[in-house]
Amino acid sequence: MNPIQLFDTASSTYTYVLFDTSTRDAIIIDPVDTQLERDLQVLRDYGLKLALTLETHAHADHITSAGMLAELAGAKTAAPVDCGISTAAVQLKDGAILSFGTEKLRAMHTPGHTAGSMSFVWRDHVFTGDTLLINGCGRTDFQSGSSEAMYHSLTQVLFKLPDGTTVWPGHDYQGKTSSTIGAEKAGNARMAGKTEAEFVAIMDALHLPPPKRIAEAVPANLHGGLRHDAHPANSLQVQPAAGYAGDVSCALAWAWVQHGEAVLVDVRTDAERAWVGFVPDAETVAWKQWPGMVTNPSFDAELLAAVPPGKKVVLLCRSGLRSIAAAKRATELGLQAYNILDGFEGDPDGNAHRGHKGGWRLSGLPWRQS
Ligand SMILES: N[C@@H](CCC(=O)N[C@@H](CS)C(=O)NCC(=O)O)C(=O)O
Ligand SMILES: [Fe+2]
Repeated sequence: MNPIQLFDTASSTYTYVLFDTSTRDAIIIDPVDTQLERDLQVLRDYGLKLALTLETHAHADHITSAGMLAELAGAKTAAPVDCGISTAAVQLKDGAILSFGTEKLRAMHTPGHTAGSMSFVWRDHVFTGDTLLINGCGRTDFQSGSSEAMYHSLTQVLFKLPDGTTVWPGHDYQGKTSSTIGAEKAGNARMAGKTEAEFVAIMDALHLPPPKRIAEAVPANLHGGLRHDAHPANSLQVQPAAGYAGDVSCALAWAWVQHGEAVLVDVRTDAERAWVGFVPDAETVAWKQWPGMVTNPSFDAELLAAVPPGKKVVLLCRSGLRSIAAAKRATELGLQAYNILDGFEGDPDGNAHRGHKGGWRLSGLPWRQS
């Protein structure tokens, strides 16, 4: 059985979907953000449950959809441990085995294109990312690349696989789709029959222009494709604030909650939550229960009960004002407290300093209508 091979023409990237034909559990390798709808449709068409998203490396030329697939399809994200992809739930070491249904896939550390790059072996197939390309190989001139490491990964790791193994590359720029280990060992113009020194000289002489999107792609891919370089309301950096630990975007707050670093506390009133919508996995500690009330007299006790020692607290209200007051109070109580910019609904006036995106409800993050 072959994997499903999908192509992104803008970046010449191949994405692969593999699945267990009986349980329908699937893995997707190197998904591309702009192809999210296509990939979700493929999963629906084949009746698949996405168990895992998998990266061969932190890409420099396109942005992954791993973070979005985790949200929308319930997948766990996996990435090579040495790629610095901090949001990946599974950090893969050399030799790691990933299961989907009864199928198994093995991770092989194949540095060279980047120091953390991996290839994945499944049955008699190998997904080589940007290590081995068809009649080529990934460039080694940026992002911790190394021609010496590449030569070793090609000749001592990938070329030790059986000759009949099908090679599925991370890119092809000439329309080729697959090859075999035997064919590449015999005929790949970059390294077949070449010494390490000859290979290094070929790589040194390539002088390729940098990928056009490298400046935005790499930082985003280190966070599963969630953008850090946009408006503060979408940023994955903490914004400094006075009187509490900082302001954070909905996306950063949710990433912390998913990774168990922070507790999400919704400080809206019971009536607002019931009327407008609930946030799954949020603790509820109202700052006020009705407009006339100055503060909820049991706020301190309820908050301290909701946040275990050592965890951050991220506070959410409707528009991002009460959560600032609550974050200041939480700080006085000794907690590491952050305000979620834009709140649940966003700033109704769209003031630039308070974000522009419309808050949690419109952020694409999970919420439930009453
Ligand atoms: N023109 C492409 C650059 C593509 C590129 O540099 N691709 C990398 C993989 S991320 C590579 O290793 N290319 C090998 C080659 O072109 O020989 C872009 O701007 O995105
Ligand atoms: Fe790459």
